[in-house]
Amino acid sequence: VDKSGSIRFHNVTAEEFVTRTPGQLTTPKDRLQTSIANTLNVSRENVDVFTVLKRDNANGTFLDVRFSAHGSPYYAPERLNGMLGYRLRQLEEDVGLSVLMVGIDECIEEGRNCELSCKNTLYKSNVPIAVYTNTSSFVGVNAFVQAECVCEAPSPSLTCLNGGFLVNDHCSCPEGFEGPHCEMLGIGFYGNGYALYPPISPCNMTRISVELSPQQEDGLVMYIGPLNYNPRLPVQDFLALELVKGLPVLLLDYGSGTIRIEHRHRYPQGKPFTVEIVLQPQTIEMIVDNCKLSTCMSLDAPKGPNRFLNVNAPLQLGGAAVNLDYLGSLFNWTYVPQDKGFTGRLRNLTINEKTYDLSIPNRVKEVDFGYLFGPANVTAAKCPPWFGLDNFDFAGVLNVNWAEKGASVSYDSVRVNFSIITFDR
Ligand SMILES: [Ca+2]
Repeated sequence: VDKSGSIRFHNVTAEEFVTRTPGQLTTPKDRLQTSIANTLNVSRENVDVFTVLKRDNANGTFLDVRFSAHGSPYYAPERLNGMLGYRLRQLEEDVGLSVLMVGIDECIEEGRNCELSCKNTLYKSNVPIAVYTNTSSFVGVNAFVQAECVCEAPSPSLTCLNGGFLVNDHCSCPEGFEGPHCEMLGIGFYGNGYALYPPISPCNMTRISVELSPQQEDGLVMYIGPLNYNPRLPVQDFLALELVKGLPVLLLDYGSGTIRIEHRHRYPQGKPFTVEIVLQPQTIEMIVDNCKLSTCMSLDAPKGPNRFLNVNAPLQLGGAAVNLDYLGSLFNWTYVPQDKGFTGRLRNLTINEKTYDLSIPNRVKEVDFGYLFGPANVTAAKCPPWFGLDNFDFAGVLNVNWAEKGASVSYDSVRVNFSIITFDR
């Protein structure tokens, strides 16, 4: 259940969901299972739909469905939801039902469940849920998400990632993993790629910080916003950080209009600089290099009555995996982020004190991890050019010592391309 994805359907009962659709040989549940299997490129037997639960809230009655899928390890929830959310239309067509959201998010509508900070918490009951009809029955796990009006806090326990281990209250990490918990801190982009990471929750105050070493003057650094337009849930919130003629520009929409904050101060070429974004209900700040002078601090107030960034989609670095011009026209954004990706390196992304581990994106295109690893003493083992993602634990692969500085890896949702990588497991 902890590694489950979730979908909220609209206009369907639990009974209809597990019963054969009139005129068809299959139930919506069967078709969902097949659709998930096709999207993830796994066999149908590896997909388990284990919760079918009717939910009532102020907006109406919905059907919440939870599922898991596995290749060799189980897929992380962000990955399941991200990949299905990306192909929402296909999913709706396959199942024959309309979807309210992929990745059930009780915090997406500002002020609905919480006045200020909001966090989704998953509850599980030991009592199973059952759906009976004349022709079928379904017994599953009773699990549901509820909004908790607090800010998502980093886990207090000190866990070392990526093969690191604990020594006297701090992590001893393998080479290339420099974060406090052995996070991989950097990632490189060539201007046409992106890397997707888990979403962020709305907080009373959100502080985002990232270090940039650009190699070109223009490009989208970060996009936190919708993957697609859903007329049943028209939440237009987004944040975009971009470089325009070498200057950082922040676009932000809390849900009632886009603001654009632009820095006018030019930075010495070729030197890394840090951009810090502080989101609060009444103010939005962008600070460069922690400098307190008015030339490197920009401040604005949000447009309209909305006060929070509500996004139920992955955080995207280095570029966007979606067509922003198209989304911008549907959502009526006043300013639309550029479609050109970032060229250069990003380092040390932190959001509300949490350091992001950039080594495990949910989905990437044309990125460069290898640049960040020093030359390693390894006996190289060559991989075949294409691997099915099922064949190995991807996080494990990234823990290898890279044989060459400058080696890069790119993969899309189902395939890994190791054609220019050599590694040793
Ligand atoms: Ca909002």
